Amino acid sequence: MGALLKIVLIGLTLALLGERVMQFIHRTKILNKAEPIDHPNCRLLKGIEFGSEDIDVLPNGLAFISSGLKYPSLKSFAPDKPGEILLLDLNDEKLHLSSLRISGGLDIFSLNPHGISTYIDEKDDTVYLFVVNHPQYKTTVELFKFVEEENILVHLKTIKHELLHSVNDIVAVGPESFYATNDFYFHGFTMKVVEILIGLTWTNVVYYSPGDVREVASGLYGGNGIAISNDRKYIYAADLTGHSINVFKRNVNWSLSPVKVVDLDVLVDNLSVDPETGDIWTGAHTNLYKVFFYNPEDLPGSEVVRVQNIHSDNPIVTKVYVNNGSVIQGSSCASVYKKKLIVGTVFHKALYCDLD
Ligand SMILES: *[C@@H]1O[C@H](CO)[C@@H](O)[C@H](O)[C@H]1NC(C)=O
Ligand SMILES: *[C@@H]1O[C@H](CO)[C@@H](O)[C@H](O)[C@H]1NC(C)=O
Ligand SMILES: CC(=O)N[C@H]1CO[C@H](CO)[C@@H](O)[C@@H]1O
Repeated sequence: MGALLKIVLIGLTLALLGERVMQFIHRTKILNKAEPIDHPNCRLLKGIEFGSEDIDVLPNGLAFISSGLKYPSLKSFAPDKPGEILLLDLNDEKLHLSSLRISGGLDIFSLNPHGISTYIDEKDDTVYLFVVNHPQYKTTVELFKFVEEENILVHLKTIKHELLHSVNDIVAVGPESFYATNDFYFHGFTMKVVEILIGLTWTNVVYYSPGDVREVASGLYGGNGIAISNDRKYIYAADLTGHSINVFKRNVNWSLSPVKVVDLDVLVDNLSVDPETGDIWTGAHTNLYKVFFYNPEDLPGSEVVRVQNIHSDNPIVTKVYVNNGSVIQGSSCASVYKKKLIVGTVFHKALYCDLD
């Protein structure tokens, strides 16, 4: 009896482990390869070599780009260079890039920027830039005011909160308030791997304003990019290892009600909404293993996916561009401005395409 029980228990444990390993392979797509899809009018942006993790485009075509993210186990081509915020004018044919000067006392050597988001105050047209920062791999959110005439970011304050413990991306909804996704529950690298391995759905979306901070959505495998619809009624949150976009309705009290989950079958990173059409664009990964364990002989690929009519019964999901890493590696975002597409990456270059 004892022996039989042991055999049954060992069998069950092996079955469970096997199932978890299959889940892990499925979630991280570690065996996945990319079938290339080319786009005729694309070129690399000159001056971006160390990442362009997130891009946020203002209505006037000025794009902020966060560059130089460093994270344990992530590749960096400039490990000793502090991160920076770049500015690109999408109306300028020459696509000239500049690095924004930062004033106001933030230690620029500690800048390790991840997701960014802008908010324009309708009262006085002030442009606020929110930057998820990882000084010493911790999480803060830095709030800046953009002074266009001087090409400068004035640091206003550093936001920290226990609910904002491992923030990936934010979307600003007021001059001091935002929604943020936490991408992991655990902090140490080993526990993060365990978290993916056992398929925990412990990551979430948090609403922050100075007097009110709370979790407004939970149950994501790996919360990642977050964006707001053009009518500001819906919040879209990417689930990286869930391969999906979660659609939420935004309530008046800022809580979120789940509407639906749209499966994209790719590792969805950041999201952006086309200001003209409302289409959702995302930079996605082909294979998570290749992003985290960089091998120059076997490069991480890049995928750009467009979702049309997400609120209809049949959203249209299209892969617009897929590259095996020979041109661009580890794409993390895709933004559209007047039929121009910019694709950003976690630690590599940035691509610019004419969609016409
Ligand atoms: C916010 O509003 C929603 C929808 O009206 C409601 O279900 C929820 O209980 C409210 N939450 C809070 C914290 O007031
Ligand atoms: C990647 O794609 C390029 C261009 O399509 C091709 O020349 C190259 O052989 C591919 N590399 C791998 C490793 O598949
Ligand atoms: C290019 C891109 O997708 N950028 C978005 C990433 O997420 C932040 C927060 O939602 C947006 O503000 C960016 O536009």
